[in-house]
Amino acid sequence: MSFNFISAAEAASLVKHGYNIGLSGFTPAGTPKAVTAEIAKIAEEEHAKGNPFQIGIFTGASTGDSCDGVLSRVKAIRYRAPYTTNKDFRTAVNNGEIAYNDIHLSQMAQEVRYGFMGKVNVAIIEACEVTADGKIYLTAAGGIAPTVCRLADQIIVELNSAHSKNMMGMHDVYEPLDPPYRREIPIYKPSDRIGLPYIQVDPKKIIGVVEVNKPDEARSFAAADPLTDKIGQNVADFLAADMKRGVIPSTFLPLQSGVGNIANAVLGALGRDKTIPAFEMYTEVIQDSVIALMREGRIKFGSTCSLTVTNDCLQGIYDDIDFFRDKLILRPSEISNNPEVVRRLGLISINTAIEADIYGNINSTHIGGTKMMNGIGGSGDFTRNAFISIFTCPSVAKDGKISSIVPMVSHQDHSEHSVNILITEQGVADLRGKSPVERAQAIIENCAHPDYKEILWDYMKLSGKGQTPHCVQAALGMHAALNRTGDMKNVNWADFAK
Ligand code: 0RQ
Repeated sequence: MSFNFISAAEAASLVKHGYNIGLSGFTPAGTPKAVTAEIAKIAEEEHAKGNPFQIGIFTGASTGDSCDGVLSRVKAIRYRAPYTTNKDFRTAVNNGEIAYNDIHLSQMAQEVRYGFMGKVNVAIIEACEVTADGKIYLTAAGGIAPTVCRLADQIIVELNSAHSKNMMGMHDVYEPLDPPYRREIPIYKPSDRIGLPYIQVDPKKIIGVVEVNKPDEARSFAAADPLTDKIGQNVADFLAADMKRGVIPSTFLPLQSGVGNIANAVLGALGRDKTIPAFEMYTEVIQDSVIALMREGRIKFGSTCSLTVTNDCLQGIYDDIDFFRDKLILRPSEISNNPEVVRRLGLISINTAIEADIYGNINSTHIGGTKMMNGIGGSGDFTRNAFISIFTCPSVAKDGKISSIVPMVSHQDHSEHSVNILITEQGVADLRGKSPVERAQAIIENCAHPDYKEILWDYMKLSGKGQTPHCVQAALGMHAALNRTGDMKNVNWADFAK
């Protein structure tokens, strides 16, 4: 059969009000860019005529501005899951305009399969190649593409020539069976291949192929600064010491690392520390720093869901594909983030907190307990199951007016039971094997900013006895002081004393 080549606008016109669309991609990498932008135009036109037009979006993780951005601005999103980083989307969610379901990334595909979120009407999939017999070759990410392709009534392919066909063969497409028939996922080392290099679909479901030439809308990273460098160095020093004392095997363990500047700095510091042997990654996002370390031989292999790299870096991979072909593999998010595999491989997970409390509970998602920042992403998939789970954050935010270490987190994503290590630029709190009170001592002493140490010790004095001592009426007192005066340092514990 031959494909129906159509324009992005024609493809968008096939998406109707009330539809749920399933997208390829994970972060802006591998996400469709042309059809979603045209859907936004249709929404705008329909709204101008007084007609309703809103859709549901199912994705792997965040997308680029030509999806979450444009669609949020024209109020075309009714429902969306999971993680996103878009500012306009965030504003709409915090205004109560979008139903946002912030679930663990490993669970996204299976919850769509289980029917928890409704039907997938149309899948929009970015590809570097599609064949007449229905083989779709993905671009820079796995995401939930295999699942939405299988479940959707119709598939639109964005055939994007900005991605090289050299990407063919880099993916390992695998979908587990659902319970009660699920078996083990047979990955025993990061480089194991268990699936196919393409998604096989019924070619009759492909209702249109849209030819585009649009690079990924990758975010660039701020240059490393002394703060992120110090956090990165603290992580590297901690891991080197743990290896030296035999907790981490001398061969080292595969690493997972989140997104952002701290993650880049951590990888940079690990690369420089030559006491740590060349290591592997089993992770959800690979950023520029990982690619640089692969070229230097410091990272031997990377299993990932996405290449969340700058466009120059991506082009470099395509140009040197012979070098990278046996060093990189891209997987769907339910495999890259799979708790079973994370536990088996013994990952060291490194993710970012917005705030941590003195007992090691972590808030990764909410500002002030109520406003969504981005979402939990894959941090929970890895943290709960890692060999060693690490959280990093600067000890203060907003020019020191906010302490990232607080008596009680204003929202909880990761509990004290799952968090092993907390690292700020001030130092490292090793929480393993400790009781709550011992954890509080380690966190306040090693991680809190000097401006807040006494404040936190005073809170401990106020809290009295208990397995997890708290003065419940004062536990969010620092947040209340921030709301009232603009600075957490203005908390006055005497206000709460009985
Ligand atoms: O505010 O944007 O106004 O400058 O939060 O903080 O320090 O710029 O850090 O961009 O790395 O984001 C946790 C959100 C950190 C991210 C989070 C303010 C701060 C700033 C952003 P501005 P930074 P980053 C990977 C796995 C999800 C969990 C995860 C994230 C803004 O890393 O989304 O790791 N993680 N998932 O000033 C109020 C505090 C604050 C605060 C920071 N305590 N109170 N504001 N800020 N701490 C993702 C995937 O799975 C794909």
